[in-house]
Amino acid sequence: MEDANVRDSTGYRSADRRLSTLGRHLGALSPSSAASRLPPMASENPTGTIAPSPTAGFYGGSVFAHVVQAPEDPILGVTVAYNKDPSPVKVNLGVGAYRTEEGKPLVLNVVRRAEQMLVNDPSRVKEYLPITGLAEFNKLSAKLIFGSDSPAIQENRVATVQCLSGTGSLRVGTEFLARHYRERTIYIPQPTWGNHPKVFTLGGLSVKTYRYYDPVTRGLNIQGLLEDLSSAPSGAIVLLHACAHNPTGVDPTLDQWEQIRKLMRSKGLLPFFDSAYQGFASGSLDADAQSVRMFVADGGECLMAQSYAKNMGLYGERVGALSIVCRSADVAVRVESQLKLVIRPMYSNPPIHGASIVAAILKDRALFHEWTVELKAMADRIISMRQMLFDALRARGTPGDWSHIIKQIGMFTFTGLNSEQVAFMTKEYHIYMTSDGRISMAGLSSKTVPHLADAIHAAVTRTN
Ligand code: PGU
Repeated sequence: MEDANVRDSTGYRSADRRLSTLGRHLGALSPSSAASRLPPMASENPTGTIAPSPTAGFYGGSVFAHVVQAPEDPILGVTVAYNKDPSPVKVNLGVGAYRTEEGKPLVLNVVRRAEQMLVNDPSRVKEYLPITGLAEFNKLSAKLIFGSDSPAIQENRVATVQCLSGTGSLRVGTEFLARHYRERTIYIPQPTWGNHPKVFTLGGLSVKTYRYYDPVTRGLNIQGLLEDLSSAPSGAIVLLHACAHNPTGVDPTLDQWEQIRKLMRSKGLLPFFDSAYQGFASGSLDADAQSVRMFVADGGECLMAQSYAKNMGLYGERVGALSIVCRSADVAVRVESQLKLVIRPMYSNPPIHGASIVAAILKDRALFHEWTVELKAMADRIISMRQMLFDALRARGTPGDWSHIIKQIGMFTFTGLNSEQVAFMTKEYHIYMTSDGRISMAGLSSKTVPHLADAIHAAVTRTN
């Protein structure tokens, strides 16, 4: 092979020579032939040298010059700002990602063990998975959320596909609904995870909100919720956080879930569950799935987006599943066939590694047990951070009732601090959190609680 960069005696690179020969050859053809379809360079340039195409940006301007700078993501952008801050006392309470008491990311022991098993197994290959993902992973994921004795699973009424974590599952479910469901409106709680409205809108649905959180009581606005769902059009889709509502940390009680279920079923509203925190609310996988299981037990249909980012600490592996619970097995088969048509042109098929880790853990009794112990330990550490922060504010006599810190559940505390107070805490104390006043309790440690309490105290007493 000739090296394209080698120069001949006249100083021409061989690639230039080839192009110029090609140009001369094409120039000899009739104007209506190939030469007229080429950019002016080769065919109309008598010297045979290559002239730049007007779209190549050679004349100074980029063809993308009009592209405006986009803002950082409201949640992931907090980490970007945190990383730029040289302060040794900085704390990142923005992203919902678990940290150890030492402030370090945690890879669960059980995950390390499962990975080791996978690496040591020479029969494992890196072939493409099917469009729907790892079949074993899908079955086990459905069992984990719906319960191993779920009639819907036993009757083969659940179509499950492996997706790219919770976000990917939500997106695939949305695109399926936009194509195949009669009602295009989805009701989402006010407030909710900031990415929800973007996923649903770009996936082809129109978004409306229902009342959820009452800032006065810092609890659930069940009255407002029921009223808003009552006035939703029949058949509308409703997004429900399965547990550990993000960002408020406020969940309905089981009685309230039952009220919501009855109302939704009587109006034919379609539940779309988002389960990103199973096991993080109570420390128990089964207890955290109760809301979902109530809806599946009545025989009705629903969608479920599951994520293993938090509960197995597999954030960057992007492991999740979308399940659609259908009325009958034959509907589920057809639904699955259509989900494949959504997935194939989007990313073809999902990655193999993370799903293999999850499947290895879920199918093995000992590993599963080890996982539940580690999960409970994470949940417990978060709960102890709640108590510690509450006590620290009390000790400082910080004005206000801070009991919501210990009442709220899951990864986050919705502090009630406003965006000005948040900006003050970031500027003066290097505490990074989302501007809605949400803090990730999982990012705290007993070493950083006093610093956070000082910051909150100062924000509340100085900027009000
Ligand atoms: N659904 C909810 C309710 C979530 O809180 C999150 C993650 C997801 C879905 C998506 O998680 P996956 O990683 O795609 O499985 N929320 C976190 C993580 C950061 C982010 O915004 O993606 C958060 O801090 O809110």
